[in-house]
Amino acid sequence: MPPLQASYDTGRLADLLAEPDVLAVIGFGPSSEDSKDPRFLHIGLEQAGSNRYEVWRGVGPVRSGIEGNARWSSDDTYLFFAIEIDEDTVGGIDAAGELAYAEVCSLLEQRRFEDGTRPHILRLWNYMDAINEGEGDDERYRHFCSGRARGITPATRNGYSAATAIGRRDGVRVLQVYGLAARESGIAVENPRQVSAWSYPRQYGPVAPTFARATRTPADQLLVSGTAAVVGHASVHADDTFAQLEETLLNLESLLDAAGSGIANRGLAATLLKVYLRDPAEAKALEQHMHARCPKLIDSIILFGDICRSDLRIEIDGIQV
Ligand code: 3EB
Repeated sequence: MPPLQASYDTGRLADLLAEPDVLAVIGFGPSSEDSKDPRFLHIGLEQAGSNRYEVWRGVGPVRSGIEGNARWSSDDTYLFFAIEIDEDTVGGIDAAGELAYAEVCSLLEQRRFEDGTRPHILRLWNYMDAINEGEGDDERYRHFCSGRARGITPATRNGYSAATAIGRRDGVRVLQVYGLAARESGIAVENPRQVSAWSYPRQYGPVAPTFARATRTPADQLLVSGTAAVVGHASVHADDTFAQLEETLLNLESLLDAAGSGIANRGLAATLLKVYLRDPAEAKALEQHMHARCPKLIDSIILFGDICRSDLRIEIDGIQV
């Protein structure tokens, strides 16, 4: 299977979408251009520095469509999809999580590649407004976890895929879920330094988050979940962003090691990273730390957002290229 080509690109949105191999373009922040093309998704997270698009390229030609709350695009190997649910129309973030995941599952059950092959989910991203709002079990992230777990249908519940869940600060109460599927299934990878998220103890909420630490794709790319300074199940180095960064990088290296020697040998440097940072004032220092710690890193962007535990200040996800 050919690898998914992912990169951060500058340029005009219309020019990117005119390329025949482009499967998806993700734009960030208020300065992103907009498009009705089903391959485009706008995420309202502000980006540090100049605005770049995340671009996924497959092998053209690419088909695409819009059905209800969902849009999708696919070539012969990969399927991109995005689902947006207005919380107000369903009664809140819990119900939006349930509906979004019911729709993800139904899209995966119904869509076929051109030769009739079924898609297998590899990776999911979840973005919502004000993820930390609400006390204790009333936190919006915990309500999202409850709804998400209910929305996943039995047919799709055979192991979890890698995921990210991050809070926007745009005040737009729309849950955005997008993902990547492929014609062959991936393998879930867990991190020996971390308790699997689905086994988190009760203190983190009534329903544990349903995701794997990473997915190894059939093309031997590691799709890395949102990774933070969680050791065992506990958040560590509360209030120290750069100690959390170092712990997160240790977690990422441990995860790559656990994924097998091919992945580990290409290493973190070959992984396109998205760094989610709570405090925009720390962006410059973060860039310097990242450069000192990963001088050969292929590329990264910094997005300002809220991490799903209020004591976490930084989270990193990635696509090995
Ligand atoms: C953690 O390690 C950090 O709920 O889908 C990371 C990735 C986190 C995905 C999710 C949550 C999710 O628990 C939080």
